[in-house]
Amino acid sequence: MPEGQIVRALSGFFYVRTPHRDIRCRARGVFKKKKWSPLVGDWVTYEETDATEGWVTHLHPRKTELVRPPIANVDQAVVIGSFLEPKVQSELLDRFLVHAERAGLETVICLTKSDLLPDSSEEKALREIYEAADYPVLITSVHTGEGIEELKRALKNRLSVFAGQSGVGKSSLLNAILPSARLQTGEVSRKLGRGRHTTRHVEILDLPGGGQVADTPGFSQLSFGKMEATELGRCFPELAERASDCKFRGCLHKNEPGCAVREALTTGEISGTRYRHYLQFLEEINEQRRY
Ligand SMILES: Nc1nc2c(ncn2[C@@H]2O[C@H](COP(=O)(O)OP(=O)(O)OP(=O)(O)O)[C@@H](O)[C@H]2O)c(=O)[nH]1
Ligand SMILES: [Mg+2]
Ligand SMILES: [Zn+2]
Repeated sequence: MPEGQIVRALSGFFYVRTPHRDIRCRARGVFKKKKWSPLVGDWVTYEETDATEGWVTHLHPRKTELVRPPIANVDQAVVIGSFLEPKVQSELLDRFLVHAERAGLETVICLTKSDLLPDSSEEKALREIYEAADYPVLITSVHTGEGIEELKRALKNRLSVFAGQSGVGKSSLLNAILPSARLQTGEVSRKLGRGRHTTRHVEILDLPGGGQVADTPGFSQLSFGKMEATELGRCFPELAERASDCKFRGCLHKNEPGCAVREALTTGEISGTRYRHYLQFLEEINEQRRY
């Protein structure tokens, strides 16, 4: 039976990409019974009922999996924030970075709308924070074209997912990279200072010259579900890197003696903002465990 990748999911249908066309499939009842739900990005076996429709009969094992945005098998997350309109929330970026690390993804940070910045101080500050954590940082503008070629290169030959708040310009960036995509974009509300949730579903697009990107709906909240406190430090690369030098194994880098992370904090090698978010997320995870 033929195989293909789900590139879009809409109203109970899964669109499976084949070399010639996308086949609109439903999932067999057995999936519901087993509480499996196919995700965009899943490789599946399907059965054609006619030239354009069919059934998904089998889900192949996933290489990676993200819950938010819901997508399987991505190699790389492009975590997107805009300098202005809406102003980037580094806490939300850090939340997403934790999830991307936990899912084992490569990560690139993309800061958009550089054309709206009056000077480069904000750019410099954010760059410093994230480069100290070893994340590549791309600065883009669809108006001036800044960073677009660099982004194209970063997307080559892998499946990437765009993730970020509504209105940061995910769909606009994709349109700049792939004009034939003609994705709908939406004005950011001046009054509320946020996006209007223009993109409503996850969709994988094929890039010319190799590679795929998924556009996704914006989100503004992200919790840590069933994460353990000890896992969190492993999801901050700059903390994880130093944890082996902490005096105690399982050090949570709070106020344990001989903590290498706190040492690196005093010398400025670790960003205070990132560390503050780490402590805040740790608290949140401990709160959740109490219920
Ligand atoms: N000045 C400026 N505006 C931009 C840029 N990129 C996007 N925008 C504007 O930002 C608004 C939101 O863009 P979208 O591409 O719809 O944002 P999105 O992230 O896809 O939003 P959702 O689909 O709601 O999650 C639109 O009005 C765009 O024109 C940019 O580089 N500079
Ligand atoms: Mg969009
Ligand atoms: Zn420590």
